[in-house]
Amino acid sequence: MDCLFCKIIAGEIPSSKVYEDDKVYAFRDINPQAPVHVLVVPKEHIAGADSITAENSSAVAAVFEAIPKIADLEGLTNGYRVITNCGEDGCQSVRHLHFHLVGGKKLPESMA
Ligand code: DGP
Repeated sequence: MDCLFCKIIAGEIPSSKVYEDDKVYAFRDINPQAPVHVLVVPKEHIAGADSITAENSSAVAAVFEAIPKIADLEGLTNGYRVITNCGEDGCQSVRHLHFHLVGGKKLPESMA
C-alpha cells in the first residue's frame, strides 16, 4: 500500500518520533501550526474518520489512551486541542487516520 504514514510508522521515511506503543505512533508535524504539533496515528491503516468501524475502533481507543501520555511528555499542562480532518471538505491531505495534537499556546476559539 502506498501510504505515507504507513511508511513513516515502518521507519522507511524518517520522522521525529515523540511516542510509540504497540498500536500507536506519534511524531512531529512537518509543518507545525503551534509550538506543539504532534500527529498521533494508529499503526493499523485506517483511511480516515469516515472509515472507523466496530472492527477497527480499538485502534482509535488506543490513540485516545495515548494522547494524555503524549500531552504530559510535551508539557501541555494547560490544555490542548485534538483535531482530525476528514475527506475533501475536511481538507484531509493524508488518507491514514491521524489526530493533530496541538498546544503550547492559547489557541483561537474558532474551529471553522
Ligand atoms: P491533514 O491535512 O489533516 O491530512 O494533515 C496531514 C499533516 O501531515 C499535515 O499537517 C502535514 C503533515 N505531513 C505531511 N507529510 C509529512 C511528512 O512527511 N512528515 C511529517 N512529519 N509530517 C507530514
